[in-house]
Amino acid sequence: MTTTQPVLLQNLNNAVLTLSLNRPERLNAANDELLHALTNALKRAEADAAVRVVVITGAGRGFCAGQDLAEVQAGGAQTNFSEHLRRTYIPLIGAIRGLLKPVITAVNGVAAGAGASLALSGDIRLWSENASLVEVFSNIALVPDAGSTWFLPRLVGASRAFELMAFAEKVNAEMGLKMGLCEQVFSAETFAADVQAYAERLASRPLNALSLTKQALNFAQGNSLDAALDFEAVLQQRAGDHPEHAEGLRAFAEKRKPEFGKL
Ligand code: LHQ
Repeated sequence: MTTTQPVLLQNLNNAVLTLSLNRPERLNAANDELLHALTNALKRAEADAAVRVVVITGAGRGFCAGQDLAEVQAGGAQTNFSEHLRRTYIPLIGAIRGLLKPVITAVNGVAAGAGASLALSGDIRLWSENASLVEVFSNIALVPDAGSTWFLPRLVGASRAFELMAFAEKVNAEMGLKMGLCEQVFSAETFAADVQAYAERLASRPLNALSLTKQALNFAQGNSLDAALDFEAVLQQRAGDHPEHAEGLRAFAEKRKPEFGKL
């Protein structure tokens, strides 16, 4: 598809970098250009000290409808799915989970297929009341990819995950909140402002400590309690050695709010 609009919009506001998927006429279905732009923007965000929180959202009425099927069809039988996943979605999900800053997925509308995986991959998931999630893969006789088989059963259990995947059942915002697929649901009218306010509140928290917390949670998912306890001890030393900790202690003694944003 040719377009004069960038496929990814980027906006930095009060330490919050918002990355908006911008193919609204296809519900932000992902093509190579979009996936690479998003992965590269996340890598740049890692190195940019002005960024404390990243928000991933969608332009228009959709969040992300997964892989652009028009492009898959254009590829015909020649499309190598494994190679495609290794080149695009796997680095993207790795960049989100590995980013040493909090990532919020702000799900403004439908999240389908690999778009559902993207919606689930955030550290915090905020949904609009218009959001929905559908593990749509079985409708086209494919396997959930881009991390859905890892994220979803951890949130809802393996049987419920299988049921959602087998029937491609659409989960609306009310159900999503009950099932733990998102942390908050905001009104559709005020969604962008509510997400920005939430993200700014998160950006005021101690970034080094949150970064270490993300690493600890990532590690704990795949390791024993003994290993997690030991990793916590390693990370606690790094947190304690950071100026944020001294500021937290000072603020406590002085009975004021800590100012982590300046460190
Ligand atoms: C789309 C898409 C789309 C293109 C809506 N592509 N145009 C797979 C293969 C290979 C390697 C790597 O990984 C993957 C992973 C995957 O993600 S597989 C799953 C791919 N995604 C889907 O199968 C979702 C297909 N879309 C839908 O089921 C529906 O569109 C949903 C449920 C997302 C939304 O339904 P509605 O709200 O009723 O919207 P709509 O169907 O009317 O769509 C609006 C437009 O967006 C429409 O275009 P048009 O020109 O008719 O207005 C759709 O064709 C287009 N669109 N998804 N994935």
